[in-house]
Amino acid sequence: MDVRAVDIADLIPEDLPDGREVVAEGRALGETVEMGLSLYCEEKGVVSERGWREIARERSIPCTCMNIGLNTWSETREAMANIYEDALSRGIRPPDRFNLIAERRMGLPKDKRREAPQETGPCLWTEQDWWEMTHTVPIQPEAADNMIGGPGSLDNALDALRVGITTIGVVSQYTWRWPYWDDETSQLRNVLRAGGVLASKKDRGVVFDSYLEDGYPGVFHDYASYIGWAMLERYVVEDLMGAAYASSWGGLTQNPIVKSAVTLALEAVNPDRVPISFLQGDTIGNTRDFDANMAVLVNDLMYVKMTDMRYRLGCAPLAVPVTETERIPTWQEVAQVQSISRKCDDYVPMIDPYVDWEKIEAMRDRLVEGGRRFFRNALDAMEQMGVDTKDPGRVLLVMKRLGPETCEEMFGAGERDDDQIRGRKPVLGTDLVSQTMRKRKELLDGLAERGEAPGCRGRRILVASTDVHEFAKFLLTSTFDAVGGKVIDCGINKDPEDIVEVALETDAEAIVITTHNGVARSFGRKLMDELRAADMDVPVFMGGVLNEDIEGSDVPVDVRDDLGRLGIATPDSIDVLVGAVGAIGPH
Ligand code: B12
Repeated sequence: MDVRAVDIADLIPEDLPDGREVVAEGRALGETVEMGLSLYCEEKGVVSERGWREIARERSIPCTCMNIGLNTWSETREAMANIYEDALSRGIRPPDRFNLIAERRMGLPKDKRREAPQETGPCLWTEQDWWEMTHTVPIQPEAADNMIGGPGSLDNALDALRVGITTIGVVSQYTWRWPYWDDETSQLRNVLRAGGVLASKKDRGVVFDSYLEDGYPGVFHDYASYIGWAMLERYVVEDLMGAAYASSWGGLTQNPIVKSAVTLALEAVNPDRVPISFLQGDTIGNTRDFDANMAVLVNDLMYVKMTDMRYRLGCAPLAVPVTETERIPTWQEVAQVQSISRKCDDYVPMIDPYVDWEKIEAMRDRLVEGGRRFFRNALDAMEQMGVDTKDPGRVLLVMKRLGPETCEEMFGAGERDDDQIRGRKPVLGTDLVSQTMRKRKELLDGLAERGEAPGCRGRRILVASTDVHEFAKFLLTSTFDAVGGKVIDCGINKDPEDIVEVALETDAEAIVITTHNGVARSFGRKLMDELRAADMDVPVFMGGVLNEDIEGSDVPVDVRDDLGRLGIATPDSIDVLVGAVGAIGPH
């Protein structure tokens, strides 16, 4: 795409304030905040998590991380205490840190949280809840998912600092849309203010963390674009806002060698050596065979740990429970993989000397070169478009509104190649995209062989995702395309009302929903209510992760039967879905 074809007026709304001023407001507010001290920092004799990581990397002390987020905060708090005790009883060091996998409602301003739809994960409702985050056991929390990025960013940044949380994220989530929230300007204003608050505490070791895959890198085709994107985030956070920036990453990469190279490339573009907060374990090599997932876990951990120790990164590898394909893990499942993680530390010095690090470094160098090109291309293009690239708000908004496809097409480092989806040959193709493309080929080959689904030809099929997960949506749209359906791609992060509106406008003959966030039943119910209210009788299909939190269970439960009772079909696979859509009677 040509830069001149992009109209800057479409990207920047007239009412967008000067980002520098908004950051300054946040900074002034931050100066007034008194920071707390967590049990963990107290135990380690430091004032921030960053402080301890810098010591740990000098002394080669391995740190570990876990994700945790059960149905409610009280269940999560109990789980934390159990995990801590479990480690002591096994005679191992408890985890160093946890990311709170909070529910999406935490991304909204405080006064909007109660009325928004409940998904899976806990919310922190009171000051006491926040205080308990840092004072239940000496495990340092990161205020992670849904804390900064949404319209509730400022509230969360302040609450987190007050209780002694010093690593707060998630930068990349500023690209997300929250349910029923469409005021992008106020969302961005909140992110900038929160950034200013964190900037005011940079000298106290406070870090503004990103988890790259939560944002556009999660759907990039080229790892070099990951590096370029991290450079852009760092430019905005460090150079324009004045806060410290860390890029965590890793969940969507299966190949351990590639993971080491990308990690080293991220370190190479980290001039202040802010320790990478956590390296997420592989989540895409996992299958429904939980025993087999042990192999995924150990291979991933070994390379991440070797990279961390050899290059003194001071990061915290995050062991992913083997049940993760299915649902949010229980505390026992988290404790189990923490124990495996600590055991892996013993093997690092045995294996490390025999790994061909030169090859990994060569891969790193190619990625760094490509990442720098992406970064330069992006800033040059913005300047050509007339964007004030010294304004953090404008840079963030333009990147967001361009979207991942356009960003990669326009700024990507790879050579032009029309046969590639993004029009470029990746410097190093990303694992999840390759995996999805393989699945797509299998699906299409299977359908072609069976010559199935003539009934789909010409049908108007609406496909939408209720949340940020979009790989399944890609599979669904490309499959229906391939069998001759008229696909209406309704997009991601959709509310039921959005879907019904588009279904009405397009006179859709089938509605296909992919959903993952543990909201299947309430979303389905609302969707059916809205369809009835619009007097629309159209078959609805749902798939993905069909579960929901219910009272009395600390993890989400399967709700397929409930969906069936609501009149929503839940085919087992896309194959079966295609047959079912093909069999719909005449419109
Ligand atoms: C990739 C991923 C992400 C990426 C998404 C990147 C992107 N832009 O798409 C990122 C990192 C951003 C992410 C974020 C989150 N994620 Co996530 N994510 C995953 C992961 C690892 C893989 C999902 C995926 O894309 N797979 C590849 C695709 C092709 O396969 P699939 O989605 O499984 O779909 C297959 C089938 O399910 C089926 N299918 C899917 N849809 C449909 C629809 C129909 C009609 C049919 C018939 C079939 C069908 O066909 C597909 C092909 O076989 C899963 C865990 C896992 N290993 O599966 C967690 C997982 C889905 N995520 C989860 C969660 C909770 C989240 C968050 C809410 C966390 C948080 N609190 O912030 C956020 C989402 C926030 C938001 N704003 O929406 C949970 C859901 C838990 C639950 N419901 O019990 C999971 C299971 C991980 C876990 N165990 O905790 N995630």
